[in-house]
Amino acid sequence: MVSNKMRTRGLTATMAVLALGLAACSSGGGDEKPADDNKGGDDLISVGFSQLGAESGWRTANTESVKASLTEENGIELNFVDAQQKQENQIKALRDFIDQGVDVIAFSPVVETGWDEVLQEIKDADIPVVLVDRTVDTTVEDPYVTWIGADFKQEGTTAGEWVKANVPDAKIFELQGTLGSGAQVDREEGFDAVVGAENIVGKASGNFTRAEGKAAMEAALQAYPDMNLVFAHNDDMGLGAIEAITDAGKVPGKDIKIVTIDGVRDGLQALKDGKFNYVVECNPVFGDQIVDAIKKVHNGEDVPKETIVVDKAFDQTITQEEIDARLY
Ligand code: GZL
Repeated sequence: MVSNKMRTRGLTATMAVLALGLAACSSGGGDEKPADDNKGGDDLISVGFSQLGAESGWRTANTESVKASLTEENGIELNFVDAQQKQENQIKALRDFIDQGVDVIAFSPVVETGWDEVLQEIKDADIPVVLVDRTVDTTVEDPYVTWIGADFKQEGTTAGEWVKANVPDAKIFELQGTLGSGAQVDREEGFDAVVGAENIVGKASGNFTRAEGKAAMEAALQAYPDMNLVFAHNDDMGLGAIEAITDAGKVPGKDIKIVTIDGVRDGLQALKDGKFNYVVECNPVFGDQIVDAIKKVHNGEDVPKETIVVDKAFDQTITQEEIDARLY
């Protein structure tokens, strides 16, 4: 089986990172209009966008960025469909886009596998795909023209390096995102390789949501009484863990340290308040880059196979001014 598992390697991706990073940093990740903005009218590019859900603060910010950028003013006619984190809903939306004869399909796959049939149908319909955020693992040859998102494995590595340097006696519970999603698979791979499996007392999925993160943490507190650190694959599950730790009569950020990924406002506030200990950013505000990619793909121009959205990381020295200045 020839897998098209997305991997971020090579100079091309690096060069794309630098270009994109400068753009994102200079605009603060904002949604400025793309340089070659379109004048609208009947030459709009019709785009079917299948968003995986509304499960977290990150996803809300990502959807806001997509809707702020994929506008008629920017030359896009957007058909946006939310799948409530169900793959069958995404597959139905993708098939509807084929029936509608859209010019371009963009989607963020809730999990990596299970897309072979519909990706082949899209290919047979000769509709180009711009992959957004999450990654796919498929047997279909050349299933998408370009992918824009974060380097999830690096995010896990960055989180692991902080733990190794700052909590050498860590007994870690790993609160994982949606099992089988590219973000969960790659963050786990990057983190575990750094901290060492022998320092991980247990793992469970909180499906990237606050409520399921709290429930998984409540069970973990019973199962792993010697745990002293939680690595949560996103802020929302980390915020749920705070509730569970507090309900158990322990102090989050002290009795049990918390390391998370995303960098949404609520997460950074928890960091400043001492309840989180380290937060690796995963910037969701890249709608303008998606528009640029769609236009280039539609016009048959060259685009890099991968464009990495540049991330930062934050510790408890973060200031209120920094938090207040952020876009999400
Ligand atoms: C990461 C994104 C993840 C976020 C979660 O790019 O796919 O999904 O980390 C979200 O908050 O649910």
